[in-house]
Amino acid sequence: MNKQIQKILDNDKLIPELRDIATKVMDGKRITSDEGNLLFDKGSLSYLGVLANYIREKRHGNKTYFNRNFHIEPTNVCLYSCTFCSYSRLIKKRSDGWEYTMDEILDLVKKYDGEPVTEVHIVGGVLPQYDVTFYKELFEKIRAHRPDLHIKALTPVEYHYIFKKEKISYEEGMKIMVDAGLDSMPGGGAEIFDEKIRDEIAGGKCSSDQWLDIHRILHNLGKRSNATMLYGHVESFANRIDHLDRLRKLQDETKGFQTFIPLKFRNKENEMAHVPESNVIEDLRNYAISRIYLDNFDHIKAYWPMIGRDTAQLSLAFGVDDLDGTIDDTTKIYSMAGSEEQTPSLSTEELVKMIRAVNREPIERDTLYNVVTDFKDVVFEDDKHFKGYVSLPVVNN
Ligand code: V47
Ligand code: SF4
Repeated sequence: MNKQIQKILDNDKLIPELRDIATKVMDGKRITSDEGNLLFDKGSLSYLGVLANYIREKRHGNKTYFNRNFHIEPTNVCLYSCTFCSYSRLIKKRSDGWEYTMDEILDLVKKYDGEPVTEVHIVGGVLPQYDVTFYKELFEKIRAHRPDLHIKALTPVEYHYIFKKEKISYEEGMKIMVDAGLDSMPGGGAEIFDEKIRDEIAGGKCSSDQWLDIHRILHNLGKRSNATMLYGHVESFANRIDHLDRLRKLQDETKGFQTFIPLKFRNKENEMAHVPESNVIEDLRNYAISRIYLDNFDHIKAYWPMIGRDTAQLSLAFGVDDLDGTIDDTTKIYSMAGSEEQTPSLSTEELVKMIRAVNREPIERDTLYNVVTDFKDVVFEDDKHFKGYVSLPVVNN
């Protein structure tokens, strides 16, 4: 019996429903959506942290994953007008934004020649010139230039738009992309699946069912993808559980998702500047509930450029086992939306130290979670935190 969960069960002030959930988690049983809602309503940070950390350590021990990646955002102008997004406002003064050509994008890829990066993450605004022909050629050219680089690119938002324009089915379209070199799909564009809220904040772009459908099709082609949830704006806790539930159902069907990434709504430079941001307690509760609810997802990721380094470190005790990557100052969407990290970039050494500082074990992974480097025996000269690992309260003690 895990000692910390035992303490929860010994607390006679705990309401019976929360006691039942703790028992289920300990027994590796799935919680229901009503129980998920109860966690949001009644679960204290410490209660949720104990349960989420139990699951995290049962799956991964102290291991904490990151990768060496860079982002390419082909454009920061977008013809959609999601109210939470700092990119959408630029369509009105398009000349203030950027619209990279094929060659400019390839030059960005070539900047990393000889660097030990394993992944390029490509996602940006939606514009007509970026169509099936453009992306097919782009993937082919990246693949030819650097066959070892994993291409994680575009979301159902772009795919839905470009396939519709081309008048081809999702199946045909995704096959063209995979044949051209697409390796996996990032988790963006999910926002919140509740149709009413989605329409309010992200009207006009692919629907929730279409988002899920495109992931299903990619999974059926043998490829993996991630999933996100944009939270902390105008959605309710029940909307979040509904979102997690739709993901859990698709994952039962395909097993194609690798990682779930909660994305905290940031309120600068967008139409929702009047909506206050969630606080750190709410962010940590949300990570923990995601870890507890998504029992069929291997990984929960904290995207550090969005939430900042301190919260990212804290999240490692609330269910998170992945911190994304080094990023190398190549994404603008969050700095534009007001995240703590104005020029997001961390060297591998900095990421390793950040993970060790909270007594977790850094593992560099590739996109598919194969181990690239286990930093167990790598000592950096000035790593004041690293004195060998102190064992944490691990599972079953
Ligand atoms: O879909 C836009 C979000 C997403 C804001 O799969 C905002 O590994 C907060 O999905 N506040 C795109 N969020 C980014 C994304 C992602 C990021 C990192 C890793 C992976 C992965 C995926 O960014 C959009 C939208 O939900 N977003 N504006 C904002 N103001
Ligand atoms: Fe465009 Fe994506 Fe921003 Fe919506 S979230 S405006 S689709 S870039």
